[in-house]
Amino acid sequence: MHQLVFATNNPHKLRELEEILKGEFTLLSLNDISCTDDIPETGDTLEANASQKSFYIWERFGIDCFSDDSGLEVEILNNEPGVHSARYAGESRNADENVSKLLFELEGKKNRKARFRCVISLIIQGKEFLFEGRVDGEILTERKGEGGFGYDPVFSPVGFDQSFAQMDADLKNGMSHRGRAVQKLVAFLTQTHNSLHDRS
Ligand code: ITT
Repeated sequence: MHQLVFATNNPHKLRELEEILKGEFTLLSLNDISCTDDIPETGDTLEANASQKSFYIWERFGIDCFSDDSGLEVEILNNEPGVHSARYAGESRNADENVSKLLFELEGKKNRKARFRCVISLIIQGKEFLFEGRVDGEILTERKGEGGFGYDPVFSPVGFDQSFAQMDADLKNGMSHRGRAVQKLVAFLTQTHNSLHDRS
């Protein structure tokens, strides 16, 4: 089975991806390749950050890999927090504080439209391929549910009453920004599977 490193320090994202890709590819974590670096993310777009993270691994380890950069874009906040989603309330990257800040910024606002967007950068033998996924929804006025991570308790996708944090993993992954970007990644990898296999 083809081995791919998922360049993320976020254990929730790793678990989601293991769930989505199970049986298809052997997913290696940064831990598995003994990479303990805090990989820099200094770009000002999701695309730039995703590329930065995957090339960081490719250049140092020479292993096929991918990374995702994802974020929540809120219409009335000019698509913020966007690329700043992880650190919205500060460097501590605390999800609960991020959600509190978002609820505060949207207090009394009627337009609560938002979307999650995810960009995956895949590097195969030094060549990069990008995949994007998005999901539209709205920001709830209070937290609902215990599952998921990040902004999941306050994000409800279009057509659903539940928040992402109230859904089971399969339901969320089937429609989420990351799930959709990963579906494109898997379709691409499956299509090119034979040539990948020849090279590994
Ligand atoms: P890595 O860079 O190490 O992969 P990270 O947590 O920093 O992990 P991002 O830079 O992609 O990940 O930041 C995305 C942030 O956006 C993340 O920390 C969450 O706050 C939020 N986010 C992304 N996907 C989400 C999801 O499916 N549900 C809830 N929040 C999400």
